[in-house]
Amino acid sequence: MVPAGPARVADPPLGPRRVTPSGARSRRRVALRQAMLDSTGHRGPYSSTLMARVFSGIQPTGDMQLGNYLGAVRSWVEDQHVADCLFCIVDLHALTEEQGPAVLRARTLRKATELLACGLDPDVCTLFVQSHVASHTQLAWLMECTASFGELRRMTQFKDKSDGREGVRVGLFTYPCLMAADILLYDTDRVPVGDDQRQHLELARDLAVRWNSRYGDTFTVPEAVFPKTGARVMDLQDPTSKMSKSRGTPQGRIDVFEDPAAITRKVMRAVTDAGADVRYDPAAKPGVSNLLELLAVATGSTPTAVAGDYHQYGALKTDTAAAIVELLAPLRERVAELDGDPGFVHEVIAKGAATAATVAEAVLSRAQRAVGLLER
Ligand code: AQP
Repeated sequence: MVPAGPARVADPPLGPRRVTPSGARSRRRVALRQAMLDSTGHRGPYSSTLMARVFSGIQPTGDMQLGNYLGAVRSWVEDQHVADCLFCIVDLHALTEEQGPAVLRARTLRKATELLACGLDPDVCTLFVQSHVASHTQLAWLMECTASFGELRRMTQFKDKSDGREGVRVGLFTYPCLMAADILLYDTDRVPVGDDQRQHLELARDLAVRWNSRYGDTFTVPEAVFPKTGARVMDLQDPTSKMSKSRGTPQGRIDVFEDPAAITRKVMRAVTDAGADVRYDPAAKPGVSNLLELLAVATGSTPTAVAGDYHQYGALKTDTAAAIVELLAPLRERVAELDGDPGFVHEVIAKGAATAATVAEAVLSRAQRAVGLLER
């Protein structure tokens, strides 16, 4: 018999936002937000159909690479205009491996700068740093007491990153619980992520379902959303491994804010496959298929469609490099402007933390009551 859970508490509102004079889209979205708030300022009963809650995060473990952008951040920029979005720089996740204090601090601020340069608009979404909202670690413990050892042991990212080492940090083993907490704290409907996060999202869903059946309806069960193209961008030098901020070689990775000449050089030197034919076949031709995916996503096409235009690797590489450079050019311009204004970036994340904390604290206390922790 499942014990009856507490009555589900309505979400607190996300705070009012500044609307820029030029932000017509922002104004429409704020109006939509107002329409979905009930008279007490809480999300109304139709909130999930009117405006879904979206949450996702990125680690400050290095410069943003093309896979982060195409697999996740690009969707965030679109989502912020149609959903109620919170995006988080997950600095606590970064501690699962040694970063160095000064490096971590600098990279955390840099990640916020990069995300704003990619197009996140603090007028319409909430951008914050995970460690600034204490509820994340508090709910993480409750998630650790919900997940099983066997479940965490099956996580392929742990197997890959730990590589069987005894000295690996316990946090690397348990961080999927922190990630589940990150998501569940915001009654998240959708989590836009790259394909490498599929298993962690499944765990978050399993934990929400298990908790709800044990303690009553407490958490929204989130849905993972993956882009149709670019969900797993592969390393240019090792197209059987995913492109990564901190793994692989610099030659295999395209940094989003890297200069165009370097991007072109890397694409031109990308590893291709045996045989000269250009076709989309990730299993048999991983190198060429990766380039086709990149070209397709940068030009708004599909890998199979663009493959039809090429008979030689050289031309495919030239066009892929040019398309990526063009796609990233406006981001490079914006990051240069934002680099000159760290005060603004600090202000954005401070406001973001305040907004996020309001939502997170309410959900955390709902969970604490549900599991039987005595109220203060
Ligand atoms: N190669 C990729 N292709 C598509 N999406 C990707 N993502 C990461 N790599 C690719 C997506 O980017 C978002 C942020 O990732 P993260 O910072 O949380 O950590 P990660 O998945 O471990 O990415 P990295 O770049 O490889 O970081 P490190 O080097 O620190 O491990 C996520 O949505 C992820 O799916």
